Amino acid sequence: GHAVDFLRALPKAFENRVPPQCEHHIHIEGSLEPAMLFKLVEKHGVTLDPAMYSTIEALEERYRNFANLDDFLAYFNKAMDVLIDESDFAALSYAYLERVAGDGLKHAEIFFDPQAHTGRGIALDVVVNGLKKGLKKGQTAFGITSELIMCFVKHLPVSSALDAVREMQPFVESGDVIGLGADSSEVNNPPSKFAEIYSLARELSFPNLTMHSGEEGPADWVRQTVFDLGVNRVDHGFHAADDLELLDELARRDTFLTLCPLSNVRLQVTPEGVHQSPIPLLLGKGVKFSINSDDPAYFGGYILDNYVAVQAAFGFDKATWRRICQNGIDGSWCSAERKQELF
Ligand code: ES4
Ligand code: ZN
Repeated sequence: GHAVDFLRALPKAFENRVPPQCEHHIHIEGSLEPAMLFKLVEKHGVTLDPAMYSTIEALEERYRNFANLDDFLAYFNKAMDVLIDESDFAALSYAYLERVAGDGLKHAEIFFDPQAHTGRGIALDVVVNGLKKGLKKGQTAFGITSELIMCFVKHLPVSSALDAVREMQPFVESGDVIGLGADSSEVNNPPSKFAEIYSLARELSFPNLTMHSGEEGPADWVRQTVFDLGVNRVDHGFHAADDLELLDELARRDTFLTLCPLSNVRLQVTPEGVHQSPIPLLLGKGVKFSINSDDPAYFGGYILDNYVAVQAAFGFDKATWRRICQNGIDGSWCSAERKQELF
């Protein structure tokens, strides 16, 4: 309705650039649509738990009723079993770019969970080379630039994450992977537990560091992420908004939050709706952020759906949208030349 009309009218204010320009928080495994999942079940003849997977419709209904992050992660981690050969990973990353090309996206920074694949016997080469193939094909077809960021998973031992970081080093050296993040279960996993992993990534010259923090965990864990681990991009960072002094500090440090409004609704962070998001507070405090889809196949929308939901909730003016989009470009991990093109 009104919000999408407003956003469609924005290109004039943006000199024909349609927001969204950039996405910084998308798990490629979270773009695995039920239709592709069932197609790959057939292709590989794999068996999935029939209590979890019956029909596309039943699965989509289940995705509308996640109780919390861990309830979602059970589905997210199970569905991946259908990603087996290089062409599966290539099809997945290409399908994502094809879908967001229609939303006007120009640049994507994409997470993947290597441990989730190597842990079930898929070679790391198959994962990275497959994803890269799909992304290259998508760049040629749609002009969207993209980068890969590995995430270690917080639910496995630190020793497993250290191995995953070491194993990724050749792909970091080749430029195929540009950074380290951390995702999966946050309960009982304070950031301080992972200090050694970030130290190793620095030793191995990972160019960029981020971490999922403050999605379900408290403001103090966002504080640990930024102050103790020295990480200046925070994925979600939602609960930082519970601590006004912390927000002042994040603004002072130019810490960048990658917010995911529809994800927060589906995972009961903002159960009433996107209007419970702290976006207006962050704007008021001068904390920089971008708006992202997180796991679009699970949370009811891709990047533009998230923009539209934010506009429906808050009705921002053109100057505010311009500021949000410019901050998103500034906060991107792409070359200065590419940023110039995005402006
Ligand atoms: C995730 Cl929404 C979210 N939070 C933490 N870890 C994740 N992995 C995939 N999606
Ligand atoms: Zn995420």
